[in-house]
Amino acid sequence: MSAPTTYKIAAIPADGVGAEVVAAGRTVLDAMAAASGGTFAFDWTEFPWSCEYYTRTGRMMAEDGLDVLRDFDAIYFGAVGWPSVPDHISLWGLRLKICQNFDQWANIRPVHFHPGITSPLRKADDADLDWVVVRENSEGEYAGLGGRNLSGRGEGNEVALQTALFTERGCERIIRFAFDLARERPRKKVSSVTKSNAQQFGMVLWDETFTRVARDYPDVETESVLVDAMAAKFVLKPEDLSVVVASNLNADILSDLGSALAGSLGLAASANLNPDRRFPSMFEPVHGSAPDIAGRGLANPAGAIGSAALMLDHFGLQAEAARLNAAIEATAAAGVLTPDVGGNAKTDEVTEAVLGVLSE
Ligand code: GGG
Repeated sequence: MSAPTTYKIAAIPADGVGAEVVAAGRTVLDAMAAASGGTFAFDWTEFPWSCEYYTRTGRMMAEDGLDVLRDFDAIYFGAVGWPSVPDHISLWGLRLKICQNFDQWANIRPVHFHPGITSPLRKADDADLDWVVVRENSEGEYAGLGGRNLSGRGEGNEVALQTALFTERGCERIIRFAFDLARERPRKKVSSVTKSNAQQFGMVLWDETFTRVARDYPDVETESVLVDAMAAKFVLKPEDLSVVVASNLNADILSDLGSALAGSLGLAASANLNPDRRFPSMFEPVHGSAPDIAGRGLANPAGAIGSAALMLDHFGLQAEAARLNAAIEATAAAGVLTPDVGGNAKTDEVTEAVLGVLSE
């Protein structure tokens, strides 16, 4: 028998419930590898980078952290943020630092109904929810450009600038990514979201790029929607959406709205992809560190386990990814649910139930 393909994975649980859900995802992935008949295996290295690490060292990650991570096949991330450290320091010091330095320009956030989970939208049997939010993940409102204390006018009169960066290349690559994804889905439609009536430079460039790229995909339905109207459409006409592509901030907000409409942020998986594969991609649940429930075994592991499925897909293990997603669904359908989705199961019980379905 030939040696298994071994994927080197960097695990960064980071803060709060990150540790609990990353442990759940690792357990499931290791079980799948063990059952793969020697086809694939995972070689894990865990890094302690977090707000606690910041408190000890003054840094969110080791000085050579990016160099170390470069050699991994993927990064499996938990959640960043803790009340003792300002959020912009923890986010920029770890998660955004990795996304930007590894050119993970496409953030994929699938949103769909789960059987057995009540959604605020599930009023009618025909109301359907099956989208992928495609988030531009390298520039836009999160370009990190701007400054403070610009006026020199003294206390109480501070002026700050936060500049959004839109490059034609950045817009084009994420929009093409969205169109290519739409072609693989049952509903071949891309909805582009901006606020170009009010933001007349970068977002008009985005709109124009969308119109130009759309000409290369005549088989894909399109629409351009302002972000406020899209927020309403998420609630009022969910069945009319398939792939939603938006800038960094707009897609961040819309994907949280989408996950909440599906039942809970705890369900939402995501992949921060470097589609060129020059750097490792990073897989993480959409949710944050949830300090209110951290350490109590209450976190919903579905988002993290779903992110593990996205990682399998990234490695070309499509059948295993589909099997894992089906196991998450079957677990929900069987009523093994954490409190955020109306149940009373613990994180470990949901994980055990997923393992049980996988072993059937
Ligand atoms: N697992 C996702 C996470 O840790 N999110 C924390 C956060 O604040 N993220 C902001 C963002 O996604 O840009």
